[in-house]
Amino acid sequence: MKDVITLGEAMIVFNPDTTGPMKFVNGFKKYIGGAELNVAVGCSRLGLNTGYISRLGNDEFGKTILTFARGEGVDVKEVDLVNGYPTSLNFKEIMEDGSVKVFFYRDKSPTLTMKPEELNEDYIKNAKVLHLTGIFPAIGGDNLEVMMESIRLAKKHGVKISFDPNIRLKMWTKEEAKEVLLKILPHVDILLTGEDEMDIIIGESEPEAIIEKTREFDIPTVIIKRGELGSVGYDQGQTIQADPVKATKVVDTVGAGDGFDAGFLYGYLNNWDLERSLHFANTIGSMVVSIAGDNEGLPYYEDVQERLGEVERIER
Ligand code: KDG
Repeated sequence: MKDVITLGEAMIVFNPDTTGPMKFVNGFKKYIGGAELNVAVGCSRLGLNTGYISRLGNDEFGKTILTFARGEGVDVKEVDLVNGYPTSLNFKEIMEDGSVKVFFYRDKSPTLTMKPEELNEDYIKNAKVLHLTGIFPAIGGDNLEVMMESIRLAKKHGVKISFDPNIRLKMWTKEEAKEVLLKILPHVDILLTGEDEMDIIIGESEPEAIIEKTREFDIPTVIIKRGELGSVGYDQGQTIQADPVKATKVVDTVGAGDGFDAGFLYGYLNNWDLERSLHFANTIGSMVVSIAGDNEGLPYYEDVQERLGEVERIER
């Protein structure tokens, strides 16, 4: 039985060698990204049993990602390499203050070859949580139908749906995102979202108002990620506010939300109370931003314990 499986698109990420406008950057380093894969890797490093459902190009970059995921302990049985669709690319621009802009090359995403009827029901049924994001339907093609079918299969077997809207306005408009994401919310068991995203979807951006409004969708667990302001969580009638955890330094903010999601899911699956889960997730988010790359900063469980002062740091 898997703890967490994810469905999504992974890509090669090119991080600039220097900060500043991308048009003046001459060198890049090759990394791997993809929000859903990042969450799977984050969960795996914490010790959860994970799996990934996707398609990659049958090319060198696709094979790089497949090998990486496998090496991180993520099960890739449901990842196929397809011909004619190159693995997607993402070039990043990073400014001096750590803020990021991305430039996607994913119009012919290999995930566009996926069909709802090709999903493996047995694979989905043997998971505790299916983690999804709003990036996958934004890619286009039949992706929304594939995602809705994955939700149907998961629900049929009592698998919990974890959902992060991850709205990428480089991929669709606010109106398009709202229309699609409103269809997904009623099926969600764990919502992991940003305030700005809820503003787009339900027109509310204050934690209390978001929590109240999401009652209409009957979402049992609502978690609001507030970056430098910490996080707020709602579960079983209880609302908890968790203080932020300060990053030692900010190098690359991309992937922090995925790290938060992985941390929260770890607490959720271990039946921790909301306060502990939120603090753990905030800690992981703060660790991810201090290391370059979308998933390089995702910690192992012992790393988080060290950061929390639960175990002693031994240098040599
Ligand atoms: O959350 C991190 C992701 O943004 C990054 O890895 C790339 O999946 C990605 C995306 O589509 O933005």
